[in-house]
Amino acid sequence: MEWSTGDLIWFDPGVSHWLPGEVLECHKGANVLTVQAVINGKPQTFALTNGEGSVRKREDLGTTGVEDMTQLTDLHEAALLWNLKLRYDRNSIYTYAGSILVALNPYRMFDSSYGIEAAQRYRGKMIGALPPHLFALGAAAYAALPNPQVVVISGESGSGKTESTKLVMQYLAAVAPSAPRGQALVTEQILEAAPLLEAFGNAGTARNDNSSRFGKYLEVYFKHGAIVGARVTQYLLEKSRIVTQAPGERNYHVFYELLGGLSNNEKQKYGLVEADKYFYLNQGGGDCAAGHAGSGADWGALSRAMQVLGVGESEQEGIVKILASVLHLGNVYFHRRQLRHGQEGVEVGSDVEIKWAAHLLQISANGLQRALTTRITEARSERVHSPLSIDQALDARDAFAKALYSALFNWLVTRVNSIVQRGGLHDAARISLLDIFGFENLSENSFEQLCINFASESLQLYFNKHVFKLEQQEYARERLEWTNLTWMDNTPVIHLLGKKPVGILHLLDDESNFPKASDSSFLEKCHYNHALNENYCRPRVGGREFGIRHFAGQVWYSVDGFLDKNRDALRPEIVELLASSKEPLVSAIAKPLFTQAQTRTLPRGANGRFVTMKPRTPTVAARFSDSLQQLLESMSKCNPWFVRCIKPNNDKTPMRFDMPVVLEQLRYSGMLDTIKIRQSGYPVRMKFQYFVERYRYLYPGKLPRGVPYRDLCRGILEQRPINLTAGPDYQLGATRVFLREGLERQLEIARADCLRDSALIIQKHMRGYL
Ligand code: AOV
Ligand code: MG
Repeated sequence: MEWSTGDLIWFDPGVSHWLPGEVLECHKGANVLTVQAVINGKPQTFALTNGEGSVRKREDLGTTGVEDMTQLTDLHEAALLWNLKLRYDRNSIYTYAGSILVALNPYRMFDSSYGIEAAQRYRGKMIGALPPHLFALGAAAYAALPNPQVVVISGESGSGKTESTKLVMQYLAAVAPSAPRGQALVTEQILEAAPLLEAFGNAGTARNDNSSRFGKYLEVYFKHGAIVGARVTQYLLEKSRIVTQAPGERNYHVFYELLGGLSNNEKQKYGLVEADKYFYLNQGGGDCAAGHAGSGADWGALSRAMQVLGVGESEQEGIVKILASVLHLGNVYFHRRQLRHGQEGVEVGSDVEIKWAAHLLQISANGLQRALTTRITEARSERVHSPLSIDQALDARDAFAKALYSALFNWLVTRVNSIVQRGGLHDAARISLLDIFGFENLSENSFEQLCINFASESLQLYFNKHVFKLEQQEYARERLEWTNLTWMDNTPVIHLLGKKPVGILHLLDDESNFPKASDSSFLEKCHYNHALNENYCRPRVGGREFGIRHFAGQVWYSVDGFLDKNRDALRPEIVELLASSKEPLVSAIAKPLFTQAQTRTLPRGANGRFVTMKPRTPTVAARFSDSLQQLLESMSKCNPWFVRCIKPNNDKTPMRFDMPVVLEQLRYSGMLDTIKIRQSGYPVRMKFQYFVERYRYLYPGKLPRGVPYRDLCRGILEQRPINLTAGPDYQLGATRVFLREGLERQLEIARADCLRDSALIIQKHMRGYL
């Protein structure tokens, strides 16, 4: 490429991202360019060797950048990155890629941009009519009812998915007209469900002080535009966090809020002390303060939210008892004990905590102690208690605590649904909001991360399918002139993880149902089946891990504990103990646990003997894969709106745009290809007749009669100047007309102008008669 003085360029001076510069001089013979760039407000000069692909022409983005990245003429990642940076530096955190919204986390509240006034401003407006905003997507989804809509919010951990979900929900609540009498409360209840579920399902992690440790699919139902109900589906609450946390991380918020909110008297009633005294709360060494970034909720607010959701005082007390007993259980410890016949067993170190837990749960203290130190085996139809080792006893204690807490969480979700999911919703229109856990690559990754990242992969596949695959198939079917674009297809990784019969999650499932299997035998099977897969990595000799090349980066998973976590076995004696509780809430939450426990024990045959064949029962991974599948099926029936959340830096610092951090996310989310297809493709499509009826006002004079709709459509479109920079901005397909988003916007504006003008004319006319 020939350069001349004054040319605007992007160049990479070896900092792994592009800088905007200007050519000062070009030394043609020596093939060297002298360029200037302004870095931190100071002009700096660089001498570059031309021709290494590290210099390219730059379009001037001005000082404000563009609101919609499909308007960029020079499509290059440097332009995307700088456009986002220019806008972010001016507090514009939202930018479009066509109708896809890119949202950069500000790590700071902009109250004015989210109030009722802002919501009203976006009401009824098309995307693009006002500055980019989540509310604009909310408005577009709302306007597209009664066809089912889904807002799909993706991004890595801490990028802003949960906050965005709440904002869209708040928008819908603000603009939807009040529901008919008797239903007005439901909107408030749906809004209150968010902080309630966050208190029990979110926690402080290294990435995010308010990290969602469960996935959430919220379907909001509408009738005549008003919100009439909702349904929450939750996915895979992270159970390990209840009993153990990595350094710097915390347990679920609710524990800290509880201990910060109870008076000393109340604490005494439950035998509670300060948060730092509990093993289940102090392993992360992190802070034990009640509040947390993100919601600033406290026990009082939580208690009010529960009230709004119909959780009465006695149930709230039941909840406190369960939470307190989890904390007590965590402080139970064991000593080794010599038994007769040289056998070794355990005894509890001090029975104070056992007594408290049993008292709060209204179960037998002896029964609890026995359940934590012995195991029941059945021999010749007799129950025999055999002793546990110390490790087994600690496992039993943790399993008990996990079962209690997760059963409580499930009960809460069911409870919320019983309140917000009013009857008669089958014929209601719906907007669904998807907020799952974001992609994670921690210093140590386990089974939980594998599930979380499998969910992220599945969502990326859904995005690719909609934005690239279905789109181009449609062009082919409608016989448009089109050269196919390629994209980063992550199907191979989805297959590696989830395809039958040897996908890693299936191997895990098989091993979990095989009594003699171990984490090592699982790892060997993974190596054996996938060693040659280019997305699979083997560790160096002896390493107990495997690596996966995910769309968002390579992650090493350490296999220790995989099988146990996946089996999630619960001993029947523990469930029986809980079910025997005299505390109504405890026996209620125990009921669904029976299936989990019974499926893991051997059933008896008609003759009272054990049946030797073990029934294959769904493990955690199997259930999770199934529920993901159902989720994707439900979403595939909806018209999607995509929000891509981006994390601006890795330190949660407000308004700091770290270029390599953002660039990496732009790359792996496929943003450049997305913008290309949105720019040169035709994302908007309408049946000819619909188009003609909607835009007939733009045709000068009367529409001719007896002409096919396809020709009328062309007639109307030919009234408008055609944008030829990237090919025509519409094409007539076989059955429908295909438009670029920009053209649709122009047409809508022109239509609104025409309608306004004709309304004025009619008004004038009428006045003449009066
Ligand atoms: P996530 O949902 O994407 O992570 P969050 O929505 O919890 O991320 O956002 C993380 C934090 O960023 C929040 O607690 C806020 O402090 C801040 N934040 C995000 N969006 C905004 C916004 N629009 N305005 C102001 N602050 C914001 V995870 O759940 O970890 O994947 O599993
Ligand atoms: Mg979240």
